[in-house]
Amino acid sequence: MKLRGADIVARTLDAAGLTTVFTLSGNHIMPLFDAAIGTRLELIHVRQEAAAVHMADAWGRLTGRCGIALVSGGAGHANSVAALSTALPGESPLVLLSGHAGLGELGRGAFQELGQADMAKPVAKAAWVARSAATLGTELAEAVRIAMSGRPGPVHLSLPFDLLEETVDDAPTIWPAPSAFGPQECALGDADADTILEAIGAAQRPLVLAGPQLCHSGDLSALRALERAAGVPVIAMESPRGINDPRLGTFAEVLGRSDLIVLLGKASDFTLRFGDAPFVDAGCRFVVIDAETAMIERVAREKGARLISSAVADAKPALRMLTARAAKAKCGASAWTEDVRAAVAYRPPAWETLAAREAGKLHPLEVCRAIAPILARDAGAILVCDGGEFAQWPQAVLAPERRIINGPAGSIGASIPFAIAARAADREAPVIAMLGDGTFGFHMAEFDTAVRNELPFVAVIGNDATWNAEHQIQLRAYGANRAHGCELLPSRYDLVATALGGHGELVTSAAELGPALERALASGKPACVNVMIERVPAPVIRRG
Ligand SMILES: Cc1ncc(C[n+]2csc(CCOP(=O)(O)OP(=O)(O)O)c2C)c(N)n1
Ligand SMILES: [Mg+2]
Repeated sequence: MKLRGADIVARTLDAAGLTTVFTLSGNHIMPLFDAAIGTRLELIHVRQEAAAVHMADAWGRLTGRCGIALVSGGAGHANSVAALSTALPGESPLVLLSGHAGLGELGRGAFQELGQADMAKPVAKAAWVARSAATLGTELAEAVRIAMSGRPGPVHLSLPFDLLEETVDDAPTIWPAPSAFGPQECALGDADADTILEAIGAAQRPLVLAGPQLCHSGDLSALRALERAAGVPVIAMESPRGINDPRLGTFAEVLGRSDLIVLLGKASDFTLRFGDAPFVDAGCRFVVIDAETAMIERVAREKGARLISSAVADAKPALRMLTARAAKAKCGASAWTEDVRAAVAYRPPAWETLAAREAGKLHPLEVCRAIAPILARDAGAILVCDGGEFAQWPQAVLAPERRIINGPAGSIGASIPFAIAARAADREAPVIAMLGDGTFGFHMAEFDTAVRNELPFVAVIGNDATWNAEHQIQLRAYGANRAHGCELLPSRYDLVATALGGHGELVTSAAELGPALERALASGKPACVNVMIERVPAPVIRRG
């Protein structure tokens, strides 16, 4: 039997169970749309290619499986590449499949001919152009394996049009074995685990810092298990605000007292202020467990003999191994653990009653207070936070088990696609996205995608008619009389949702918010609750 290259790709995805494909059509990939017929592939097609990648990103984070995005060549690919820069530091496993000019036309001025793999390389773990029709299945499996292995992340594979159309004989060699999709796990050895636990036991004030992949859905319980077993505080770090992440309370105050930092798949980078004094004590020692030797070498270069132990291992199996070995030999640093817990849990008492001073507007905390009971009544609820100042407030005071934020990239704009993909990944879960008004503009057309695919969620906009995060920088750095270029309008984004077939609510008082949220949820439609808020800076929490 003869098969098109496109059939090989579609059937390989189907066989691997990677059946949800976030996509936007285009000449180069129409053979794949055709080949999807008769398979289990579900095409969720979007309104701008970056949204497809953001959706695959959220899918990967939530399900722990590889997200799949499929876009056209040339401009479609170029649009999608920007979103890889969120997924890469977010440590999110996804494969971006892009159509590509036919190999036979390259160098001859082919339609949308572009160095696509080179374009994706800086923001992907790997990127290449498929080599032949007969290897499309095995190359796809290889892409998935790379995305899922080590530090997870995005991989790009360009699919030349002529390879998708070429027919080849069906033969066992064209189909990848299930094991070819990986992931290939690199475990932490018993002896390494014991050495690291001994170092933790010998320290007075040890900390384990976990990177973004360990913050993905469902993994927080595994972090808590290590904390209990080893008696060491385990801190999850995935925010670009780093040690000032409001989710971490006054963590920055205790970090400087630590005498041993164990980086568990956590990059030493700007989020940790590079581990420099005074943020980290000048005598503090380090242990690094990382899938990448480059990350260990970075700490060795910067900290010299203060790096006392290291191991090449993937974060998840290392976390499991440390927990299992610690259960045997309890390390016991409980007073310190309690200090750290108290610091992380601290919120200014005044927050409990903080309210807006201006009429017709809410304080961000008033918005959070109305969201809290909605998250609390469903353990499966998913919170998405995105944008500048407003979204830091829910990150500070709302603690659902399942949460997606933009991640260390600090890129804004992904939350509407994130929310839609979250609902696609779990068709029962209430999904709430809390985002700024500026951020809403990036992908508001995706309300159409959500309506078409019947994927309800509630977007709660903190509308301060400003790119406030940047406005706040201007106030601090240049003064109020030099603040410009960051103004927006108090626009009726709720009507955008309504116009596209969703549900819209405008809220200008705290009393209106609860009922508006309930109506939004009950509508069963993608909904936008447009809340007029006071323009306040994000919290930076200190006990003084
Ligand atoms: C893709 C991208 N573009 C620009 C920025 C810079 N930036 C960070 S926060 C922010 C303002 C966000 O405004 P809004 O969504 O209204 O949230 P607010 O800060 O007003 O609460 C901007 C422009 C960024 N981080 N990422
Ligand atoms: Mg704003």
